[in-house]
Amino acid sequence: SRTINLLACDLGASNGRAQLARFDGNKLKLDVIHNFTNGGARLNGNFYWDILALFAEIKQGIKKAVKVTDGDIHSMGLDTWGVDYGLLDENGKLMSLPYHYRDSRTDGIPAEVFKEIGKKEIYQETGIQFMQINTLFQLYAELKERPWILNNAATLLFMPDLLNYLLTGKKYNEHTIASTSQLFNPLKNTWSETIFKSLGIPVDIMQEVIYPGNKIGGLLPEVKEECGLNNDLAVMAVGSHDTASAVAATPLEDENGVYLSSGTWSLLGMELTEPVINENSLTENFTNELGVENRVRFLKNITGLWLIQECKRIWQREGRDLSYSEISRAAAQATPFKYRLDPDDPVFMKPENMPEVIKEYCRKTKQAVPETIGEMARGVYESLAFSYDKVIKRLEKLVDRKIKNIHMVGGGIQAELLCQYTADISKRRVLAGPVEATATGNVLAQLIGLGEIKDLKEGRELVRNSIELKEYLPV
Ligand code: ADP
Ligand code: LRH
Repeated sequence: SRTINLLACDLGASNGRAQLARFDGNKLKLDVIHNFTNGGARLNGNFYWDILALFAEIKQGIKKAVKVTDGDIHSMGLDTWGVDYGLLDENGKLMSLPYHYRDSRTDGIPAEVFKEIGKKEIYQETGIQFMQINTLFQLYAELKERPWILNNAATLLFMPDLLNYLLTGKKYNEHTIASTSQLFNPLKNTWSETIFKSLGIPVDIMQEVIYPGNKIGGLLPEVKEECGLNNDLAVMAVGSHDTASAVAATPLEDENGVYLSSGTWSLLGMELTEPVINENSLTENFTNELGVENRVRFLKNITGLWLIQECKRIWQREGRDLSYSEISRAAAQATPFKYRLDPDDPVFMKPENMPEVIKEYCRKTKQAVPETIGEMARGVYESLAFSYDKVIKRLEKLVDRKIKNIHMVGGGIQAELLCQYTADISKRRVLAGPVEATATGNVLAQLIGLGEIKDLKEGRELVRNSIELKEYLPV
């Protein structure tokens, strides 16, 4: 039977990849054809995304895909991390560099916002967990700091929307990425007028919402030319929030399974059909983000391998240049349970020097201080596993279900130690895979849109059929 080629561009906060997917009607195979590091850019005391570099890398990915397929690509889709955005003026020009969600401008902003509109009301309107990184708080900070930008903006595009716009000239807000902003009402399925009004943010900067599986547009002539493409290439809306795509490709078996998407963040939760917005979910700060096929991603953000990424960056600067697999090997050989940290303690959000901050945290909490790379990394992996266990127990109460299986996906599952600790500490079965869940989910939305597969259920069967899951049992 015929094989079709699709391209998935998946941009995470730490790295990005362009993947070529081949679908033969039976199996799906993905190959990384281009990868690059991400991480943000410091400039003038602020922290931004290097949008020019990211756009160049995406074009590089398309170029390579054109080369290996001889231009025979059915469609492409793009996803990125959540909450960040760019603003366009009335001429469609980018007004400033998109900020990195870890920029300090949102420090102290949530408290100011709560004076304008209550926490409870925001939660009832959006069902989104409170984190200072949310678009809501970023926009409020923007309004206070640089009102002339927002007051002259015509269009807000979230990161994947913005990159799709640069590729196609078409302006949309994709549904899954819109939902995580804390500006969208999942019950009414539209922007929360209440929130925009209360904060004085103009709601008309928001665009028409587009759903995964629909065509955004064709590549602009200049982009095609740069990528060496002669024919047209359709850019499709996918679950353009990376977590939405990751969940879409998680081969969940039944109602007793949770997903744990492991990358810069750990996203742990369940797929539901209706939002859970009540006193308890607010107290536990669980989020109701929207997913592919209108599912609800009822989950919690846990600070994830950001902790390891930042240690690695500092160790490298100090001349100890270890790879991720070397770090996890060193951890495996280190003394267990030397120290434990709360990954979500604010001190870990954007420290200058992560290893120093971890040591300081241990001193403050009267614990042994990790001395070696292995000890420090091991403590991080163990702490993450303890956090997962805690969140699973809360989730069980919130949805009144017994959770048996943990489906781990994403780059982090290459740290086998983390998967094993998660099984051991939670005393539950871990099924790991796919590593490339996000790119896979991106491709699934394209396949559904193209009519090549029927729905998400069929998509997950395809995933099960195409890759081997790795099982970790608690010891
Ligand atoms: P994001 O999309 O958030 O940028 P990824 O899902 O690509 O992140 O996951 C990246 C993380 O996966 C790294 O920070 C690292 O901790 C972990 N990782 C990647 N490769 C390996 C490896 N070979 N061994 C252990 N961990 C790894
Ligand atoms: C994971 C992720 C997560 C968001 C965060 C900003 O990559 O998209 O779902 O909360 O980045």
